[in-house]
Amino acid sequence: MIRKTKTSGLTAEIRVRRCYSCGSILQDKDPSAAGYVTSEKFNSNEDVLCERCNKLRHFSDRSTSYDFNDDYITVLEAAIKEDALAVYVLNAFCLTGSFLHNIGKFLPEKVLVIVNKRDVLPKQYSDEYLKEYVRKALEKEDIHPLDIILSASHQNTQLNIEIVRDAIVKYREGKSVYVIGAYQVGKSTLVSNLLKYYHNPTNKMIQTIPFPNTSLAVVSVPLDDKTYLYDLPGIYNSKSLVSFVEPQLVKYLIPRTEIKPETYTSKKDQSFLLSNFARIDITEGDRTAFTFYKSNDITIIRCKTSHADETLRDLSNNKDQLSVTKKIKCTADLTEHKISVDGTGDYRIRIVGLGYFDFTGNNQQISLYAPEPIQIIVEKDGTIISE
Ligand SMILES: Nc1nc2c(ncn2[C@@H]2O[C@H](COP(=O)(O)OP(=O)(O)OP(=O)(O)O)[C@@H](O)[C@H]2O)c(=O)[nH]1
Ligand SMILES: [Mg+2]
Repeated sequence: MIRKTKTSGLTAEIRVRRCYSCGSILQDKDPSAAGYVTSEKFNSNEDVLCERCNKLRHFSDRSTSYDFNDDYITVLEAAIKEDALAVYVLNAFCLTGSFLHNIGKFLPEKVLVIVNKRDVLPKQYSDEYLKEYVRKALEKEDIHPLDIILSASHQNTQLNIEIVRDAIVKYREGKSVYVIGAYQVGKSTLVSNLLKYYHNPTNKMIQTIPFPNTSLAVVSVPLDDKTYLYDLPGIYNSKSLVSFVEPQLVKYLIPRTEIKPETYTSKKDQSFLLSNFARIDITEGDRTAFTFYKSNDITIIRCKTSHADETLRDLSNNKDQLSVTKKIKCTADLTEHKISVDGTGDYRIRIVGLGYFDFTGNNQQISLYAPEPIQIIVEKDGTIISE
């Protein structure tokens, strides 16, 4: 767009480039100001969208499947428009189950990540490893958090709540705060813990409201006359066992107290059943120690592979067992994943929503059976080798 300006009697020609959606004057200096584009785009001759509009435009891209619906997108769209802070809460024990697939492009620029429920992991577990794992996983979705804070917001164990509060105050820069995350990661508990430090500066009430233009009920905490903290309902991760089982079983799957790892040795032709949620057969390999990390409510049964299907059927039909799903009657109701251990190394296999198990590789062959939608992740020496 060419704008003509009269200066000191001369007609100067000033070339102004605008975002073709919102009309902001484009600039490549300040990412937080209106009209920002990368230098490359700024110097190109093409019509471009500013970064903010570019993000909004992606909302109409439905080429992949999302775990969240249009209502959630409407909320995040509002967050982007307000330049708000998103507080993205994860569950420390079930990180992979608490990632919201494909959410990256819908998030506002400012994202603070809280890895909650740190108390359910053994104390000796490395916090740095946890943060690094989260950082790497989020990078894949182009999410670059302002900070990653570990927390526990359980009534008996509280960790870093003040640090979370200070980070929110610092990073929100006077704007609203949207607390988002997967189902049951502890968002509302965290928010109610933060309320301990809260003095309502307005005459508005904390209340549950339908978020404008959506059917979502959100808890809305007035921060000042213009801004709010919103606690959003949790999103189901379709690849997590938590979304697959009957709702009354979720309390058994998600650990509430510190998990106690269980170690068993096993060899070729032996199997493990993790309640009736998953079956693990060792089809090749020398004696190996397997350490399981899962909710203390999930029973592990070790048996001969030749008896595994029968044992699974008995378990599924046992009315006294609380943590069994009615959706699985026998191995045929599960999908097989073949895991070939090529050589040696430290292996970790994650069954998303259920937990994980570790062992030292020594050319074992493993058949892992789990419900069809559930994601299985194989890591070797801390790096994901299949997912
Ligand atoms: N051990 C432990 N339990 C927690 C923690 N935070 C929350 N919980 C428990 O986790 C369960 C879910 O907590 P909520 O705060 O309702 O989780 P949410 O993310 O708001 O859940 P939705 O809104 O349903 O998605 C409750 O039983 C909490 O007591 C924590 O840090 N540690
Ligand atoms: Mg909640």
